[in-house]
Amino acid sequence: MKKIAIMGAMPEEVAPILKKIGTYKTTEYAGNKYYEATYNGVELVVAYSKIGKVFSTLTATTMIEHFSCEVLLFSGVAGGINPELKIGDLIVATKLSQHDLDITVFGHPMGYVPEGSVFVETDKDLLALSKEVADELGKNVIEGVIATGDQFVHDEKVKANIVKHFNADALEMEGGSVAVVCNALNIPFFILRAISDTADTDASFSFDEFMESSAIISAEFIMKMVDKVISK
Ligand code: 4EH
Repeated sequence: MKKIAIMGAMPEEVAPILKKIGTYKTTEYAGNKYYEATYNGVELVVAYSKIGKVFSTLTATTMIEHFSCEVLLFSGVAGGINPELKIGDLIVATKLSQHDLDITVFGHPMGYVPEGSVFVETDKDLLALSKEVADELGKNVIEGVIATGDQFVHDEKVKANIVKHFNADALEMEGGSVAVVCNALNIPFFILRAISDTADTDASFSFDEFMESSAIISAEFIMKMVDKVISK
């Protein structure tokens, strides 16, 4: 069975996962803590990266290259764009982009750099597994585009721009970079987020109120995904 990486960005995003796992070994590496455990006979490595594309790139790479993880699941919260997404709703990324990657002055599309791609696609098998989990839980999970950038978005104009360029359903600050790492290293990955706010002027207040409860909703689904991956 493959060794599984479970990532979040903030401590609150991995706390419910650690609680469920119970006992684990903590290792410090490159300025982060990595929590190693055996869960239902499978090796897990859990970590929160700290916020943003750079820290999440470091953590995803470390989990794969240093801790030898062979599949990566991300759990956390996001700002909703698609009006169907209410606070606490789950979104699974079908593909991810970097909404703040801009060399458009040279004639390239937003989110594109030479030898890269605007979108990175999620592993199809993990998407299929998540459908099974959603059915079993009787949960409505939206599949869509997640846009990632190094800013907490709290502005309708910024949101509209992200929709214009990427047709994104939700936004956050880590998924797009984790996707780039996993794609480059040939590691199947899956990015799940529960909505904490709608990235508008009230976003910071909504985030403070709902991030913890939404992080729990996401973590519970991710642990069902872990059970599913193990049972296959
Ligand atoms: O890891 C960062 C967190 C916000 S920054 C990205 N996460 C939450 C997802 C997210 C998000 N990203 C961009 C939820 N809503 C978002 C939004 N825009 N509107 C943070 C939050 N609290 C303390 C410190 N930093």
